[in-house]
Amino acid sequence: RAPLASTSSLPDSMSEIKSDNLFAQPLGKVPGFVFDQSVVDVFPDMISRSVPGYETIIAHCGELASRFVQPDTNCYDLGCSLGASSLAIAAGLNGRRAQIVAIDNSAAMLQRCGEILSTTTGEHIRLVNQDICSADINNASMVVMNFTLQFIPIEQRTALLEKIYTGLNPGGCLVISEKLRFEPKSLDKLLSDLHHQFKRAQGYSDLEISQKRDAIENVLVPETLDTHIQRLRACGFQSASPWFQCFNFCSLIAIK
Ligand code: GEK
Repeated sequence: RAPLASTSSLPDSMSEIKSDNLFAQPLGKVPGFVFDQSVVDVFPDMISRSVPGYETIIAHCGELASRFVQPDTNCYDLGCSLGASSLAIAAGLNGRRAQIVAIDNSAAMLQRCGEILSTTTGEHIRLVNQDICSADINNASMVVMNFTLQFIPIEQRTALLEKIYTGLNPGGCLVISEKLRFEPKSLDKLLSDLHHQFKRAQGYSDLEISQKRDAIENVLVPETLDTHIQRLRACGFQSASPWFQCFNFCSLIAIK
């Protein structure tokens, strides 16, 4: 049995979690990854054992919220899953009145997210079951997109980032966390090997690692850091930089 990941930064209701063994048995032809009920059931364990630095990134969204969120503005958590980023932002408000809007297009995710928030300080958080590409963003002082842009078709990414830029108030920030691709291929292989080594240390078998890799092929499409930075600058952000990186996972901050 895989060891349970540390879930210290998650609320108690999120740490009563099932361990992720979705890819433990041979699946033959591995189906493409979808955010269905089976993923929802193991999600906190899956993401904390798969994404190096996940908890650090989430916790620092709270720190960034305490610096960037302005009273009577909106904060958006795009691809909120079970609400971890929204809860971190809520904790960073320190009494400021701001509306957190948490959006996800997986009904199963949002249903569970609602259950979790009902047991916590979820009063500032509005849940919306919607494609983030058609969501309204306005009067925003902070937008967080933690590990979601990578699931948006590449040709829709610029329009989404332009919409976020337009909806942010001057001085507002966008946090984007992503899996990255590297060039040349040898560097990509090194960082991806280090990531797989991390997953092995978290208790995943080689079979689980390779079947998960097949499941996310063409579903999670990573881009290079340069592509992210250049696109953010082209959208108008006055600054854009990584603030955290571990292997091929990175979190960027862009300021309007
Ligand atoms: C966290 N941010 O815990 N519209 C809305 N939601 C979407 C879309 C879309 N077009 N595409 C994917 N999603 C979270 C983790 S998980 C990352 C985010 C991962 C949603 C999808 O349903 C899922 O809940 C989330 O984006 C990605 O910090 O599992 O690697």
